[in-house]
Amino acid sequence: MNRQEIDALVKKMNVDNATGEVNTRVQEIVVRLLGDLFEAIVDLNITQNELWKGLEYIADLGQANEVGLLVPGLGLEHFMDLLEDAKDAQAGVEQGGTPRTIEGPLYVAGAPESVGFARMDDGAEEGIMDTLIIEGVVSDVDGNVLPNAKVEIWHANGQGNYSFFDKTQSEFNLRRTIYTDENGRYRALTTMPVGYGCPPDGPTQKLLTLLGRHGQRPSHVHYFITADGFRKLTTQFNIEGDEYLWDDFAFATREGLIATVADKSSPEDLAEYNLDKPFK
Ligand code: MBD
Ligand code: FE
Repeated sequence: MNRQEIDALVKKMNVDNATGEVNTRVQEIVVRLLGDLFEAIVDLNITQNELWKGLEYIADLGQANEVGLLVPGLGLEHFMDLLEDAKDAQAGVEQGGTPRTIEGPLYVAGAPESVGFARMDDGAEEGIMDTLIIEGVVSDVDGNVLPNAKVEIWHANGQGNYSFFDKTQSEFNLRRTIYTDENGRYRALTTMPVGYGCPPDGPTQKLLTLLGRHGQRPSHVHYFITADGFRKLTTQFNIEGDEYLWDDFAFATREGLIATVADKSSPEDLAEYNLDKPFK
């Protein structure tokens, strides 16, 4: 069957067959994706058995709540960022701001709010994980600072796990919303995160393994930055020195998003890391 015959068949079943009210956008997308799928089935000689294995996999993925994990793992979320960058460049959007990168599946709304400063950890890893101090300023691309910008920060603990998804952590541990002060600055006192790894027995890792891939992320901290009159920025910083820095299973590491440890050792406090990561 060639593409024309496939398209005619898909149209007959899913377009000509409509009797109720049609959402034309949904129809357009579904018809296109079905045509592409049918064509792939022909081109790759996908068997009945393989088709049902694939569908069973999708069901497993949903059951394990890992749809949002496979999407970055396959590079789809990063692809959407690159597409957005290309659209910006084409539209002549002013360049030079902090790059966007993926949200990932582990944001939780409703974190505690404060102005200027927050301690993010609940103390559970005191004496276990290094202290991390994050300091930054929110400004526009011309360098004008933005007071009262909303900075939402979330990151993993020393096991690479995120509160809410990891029920052993307290509510909103390592998740805070900090509004910038009158100088556009914010500060967070927290613990050093460790990179996330996909659940080893889950469906995402199962597919990654079939692709010969690991499911590890480097140590990172997530951001949403929102300010009146500006587009929301979704980004992260990665911590320099992590073995997975440029080998992230989710492809989120980008030039301009690598945080350098500014102050690693004072004589009495070897464990204090000071990161200065300005966000524009
Ligand atoms: C994460 O912490 C993450 O940021 C992404 C993108 C996927 C899985 C876990
Ligand atoms: Fe993450």
